[in-house]
Amino acid sequence: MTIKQGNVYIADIPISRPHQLSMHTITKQTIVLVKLTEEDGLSGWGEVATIGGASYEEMTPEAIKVTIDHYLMPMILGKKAADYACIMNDIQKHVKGNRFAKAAVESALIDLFAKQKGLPAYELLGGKIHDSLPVAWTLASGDTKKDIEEAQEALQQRKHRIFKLKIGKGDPNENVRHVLEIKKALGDEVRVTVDVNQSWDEQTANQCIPKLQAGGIVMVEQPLPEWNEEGMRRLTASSALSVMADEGARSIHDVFRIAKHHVGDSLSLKIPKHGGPHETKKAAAIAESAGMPLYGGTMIESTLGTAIAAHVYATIPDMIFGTELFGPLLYQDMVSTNALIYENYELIIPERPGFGITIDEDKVLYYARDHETRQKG
Ligand code: MUC
Ligand code: MG
Repeated sequence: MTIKQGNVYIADIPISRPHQLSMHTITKQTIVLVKLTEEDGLSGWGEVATIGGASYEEMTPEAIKVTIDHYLMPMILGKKAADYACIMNDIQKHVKGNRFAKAAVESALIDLFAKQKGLPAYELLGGKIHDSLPVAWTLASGDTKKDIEEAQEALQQRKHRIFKLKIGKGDPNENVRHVLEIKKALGDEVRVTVDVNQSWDEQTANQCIPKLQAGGIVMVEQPLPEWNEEGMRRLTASSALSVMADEGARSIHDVFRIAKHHVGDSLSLKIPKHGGPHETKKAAAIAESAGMPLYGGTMIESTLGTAIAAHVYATIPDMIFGTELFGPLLYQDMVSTNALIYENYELIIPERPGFGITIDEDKVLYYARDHETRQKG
């Protein structure tokens, strides 16, 4: 049974409140969906998300679609999903970089093959170790009081007890005040981390990190620009809290360099950033070999992209910092007919074949950008 058709959709889906990062405030989240259909009509789906067009990541949603349509799809059509490892190996050899595009197609191939076999995708990724994963909520409303209310509600509902605060926008002293006020309001039982998304310089980081640490913050994610590896190395050496590499740690070669030179002492994994499920597992293995604690990161994907990450992370032994697979909880709508289950502060790993998500194609077409058959007015 060979793959006879490939479709790529860019969809903009409304979220429930503005999500403020240092470089961009999200009001609609953009995802790229890949559908691969074989001769018998069975299809596999993949998803990646980016944040803020070109402001977070070099690959824009538009570039991801063009790369898949023009360069990756010709290497997939006519092939069998069972040969997904050979297909991806070929793609690695002939297509440089473009990791988000590779992640989307590898996920769709695995979804298709796992559905053919009637197996959950984690069976093709090394086997499941965890039935559920702890999920952090990201506080990023841009308002201290609202963030505290949001966190208290999540605690009451037993949804989250780890909170990541997006900072780095505006006055750094104000950032520190905001974080410490939230941490104080939430108390000792609650773990609070921060993500600066590359927005500080080394001097600012040197001033702010000790104050955050003294206030009980346990980790700071990518405080410096990704190019400033020397600065990240010095901060890692001088900080008592964990300095996590995120944007700087994309390819497995980045992860190796960062681990070797201590450009951070923990690592945020993300399926699109590393270039797909298998590259993510390699990145995790490099970090594990260097004794670097792991975090199951997100690009704020919808149900499918989050399920893909959940299947991969479920096969990784230790995720000391938990995960931030909260994406679907921020969306106002779904492009799937089934939802992910969150209970007792954790996300349950979906058990149905493939990544366990059934795509609602009418919804995809409704939200798809510039699609011929788009049904919006
Ligand atoms: C990032 O840098 O980690 C994850 C959560 C969130 O709010 O933004 C992302 C990206
Ligand atoms: Mg980050």
